[in-house]
Amino acid sequence: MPLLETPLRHAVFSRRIIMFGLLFFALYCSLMLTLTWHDRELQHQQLLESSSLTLQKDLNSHQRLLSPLLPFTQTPCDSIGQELSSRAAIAGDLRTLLLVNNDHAYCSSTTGAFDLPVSDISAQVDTTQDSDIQLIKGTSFQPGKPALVMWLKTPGSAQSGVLTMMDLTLAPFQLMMANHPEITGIALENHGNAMTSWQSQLTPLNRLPAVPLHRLAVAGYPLEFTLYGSHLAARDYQLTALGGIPLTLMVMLIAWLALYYVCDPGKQILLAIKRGEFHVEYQPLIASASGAAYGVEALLRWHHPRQGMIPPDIFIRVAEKQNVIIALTRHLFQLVARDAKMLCQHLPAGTHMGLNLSPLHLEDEGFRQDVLKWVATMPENHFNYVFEITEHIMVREKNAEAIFSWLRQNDIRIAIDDFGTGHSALIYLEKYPFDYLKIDRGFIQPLSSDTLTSPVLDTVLQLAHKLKLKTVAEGVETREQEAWLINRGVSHLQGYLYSRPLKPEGLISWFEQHAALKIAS
Ligand code: G
Ligand code: G
Ligand code: MN
Repeated sequence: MPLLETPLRHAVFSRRIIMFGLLFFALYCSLMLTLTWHDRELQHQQLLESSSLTLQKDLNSHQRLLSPLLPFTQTPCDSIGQELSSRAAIAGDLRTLLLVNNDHAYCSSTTGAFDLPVSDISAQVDTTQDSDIQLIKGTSFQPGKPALVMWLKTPGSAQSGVLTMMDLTLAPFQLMMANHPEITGIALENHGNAMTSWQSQLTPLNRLPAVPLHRLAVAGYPLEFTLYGSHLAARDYQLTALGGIPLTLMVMLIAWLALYYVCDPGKQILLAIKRGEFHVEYQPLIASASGAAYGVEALLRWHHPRQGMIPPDIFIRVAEKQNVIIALTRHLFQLVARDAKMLCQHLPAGTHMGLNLSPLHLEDEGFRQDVLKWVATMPENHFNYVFEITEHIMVREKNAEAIFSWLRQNDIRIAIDDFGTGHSALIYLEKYPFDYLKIDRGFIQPLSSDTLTSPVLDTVLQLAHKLKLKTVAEGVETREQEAWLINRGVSHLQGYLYSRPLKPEGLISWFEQHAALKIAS
């Protein structure tokens, strides 16, 4: 996107930056949410693990507390009742501790001696097993409050052992999950029922939500913890968006600055200089009197890697506007000096070397220094230098006279370029000392075999003649134009009729061919 004008640049930038910002925001959010998702997954697993471990430890300690009672399942209630009550008191969360003999509970920590089949207390407990755990709807004292029944069988007996009913609440586990709004519920499942954090009654398993987040068994017990909810909470979405907005704005600003820097036309020209995208082509000039090659005009060319050739009138205008014309002209000096090393071996000594200079450079303080440096890098005493300067310089620069004199003192001739296209102030023609008047091709091109008249050009040439100025006609393309111009006393000619601007190698062979032609004719 080279050399876009400012308003267009802003429009293109804004669109690209907004697209970029939206893309960045979407990427940022999906990345952050994915990371949070994985984080939560891990946290949920850890929560379940620690819940399960806590319950497991709790149940283990109950087992340890109850096991010493197992040898006493034949002992009459009178003698063991006291021990039963004190053990129940130590455990704290035990509702009742019962001794069972032959599938009949006969001694209770709360009511002492009695007799009831175990199936009346909890239909599901299987007293033939070594141990069993069942969730029950409630106990006789607290019928509406679910409890956990634990059965431990006396080894070697048929259906004798210890049965205990303990309080069970999910509150401690809910507390552990208090920081996780994305967890909507926790359940503890056992056989066909579940205790849930959202209902005070037991819930049959088939009435639980279909898809749990995670589940984990309590090792060693027929119990399983289940988590419900989602991986991400509304808060996660809000925080991600809130973090993403300022970050996106910052990234957009950086991108805008970077794009502005890269697409700044002035910077692009400087970058093109650095990357060596400029080269110089040379267009030969002919002396009218002899028809011999007289000199060349150096013309800067920019070959952009993506955009191809960029016309010099565009990049010169931009370079002047963006204040990089001086850097560009210094680069031109370097390129010409580099080419001159080879050219001087093939082009005759005294060949005129014309360079186009911008008035902005002439006005610059470092101009003289730049010129002296350039001359020092050129082959010694080989070329006659001509600086082509547009007529604007005479109008705008108060010191034009001083600049012109200094140039001439340093053996540099001055040509007024594109004469007749700018603000021609004829008064300056007399006032300032210069050597050539380059007549713009706009005057030459209308001359055709049909209309070989041009009163304005006639007058200009007469004026130049009277002022004893040498004249160069630019853009000569036909023999008729050539004949007409020579007839009017134009001293030098330049145009496609003789040659297009050429690269150094082409210029050398053109000079060789032209010299041979001259000798032949
Ligand atoms: O041949 P061309 O299309 O390059 O010329 C277009 C215009 O660009 C001409 O007016 C010519 O003077 C100008 N130009 C070409 N090279 C340079 C240069 O090196 N410096 C300046 N200031 N103008 C140049
Ligand atoms: O303005 P200045 O004289 O620096 O510009 C020279 C310009 O004229 C260059 O762009 C060069 O390519 C172009 N030019 C040179 N000879 C001819 C020609 O015979 N016909 C046309 N159309 N352009 C020419
Ligand atoms: Mn020129």
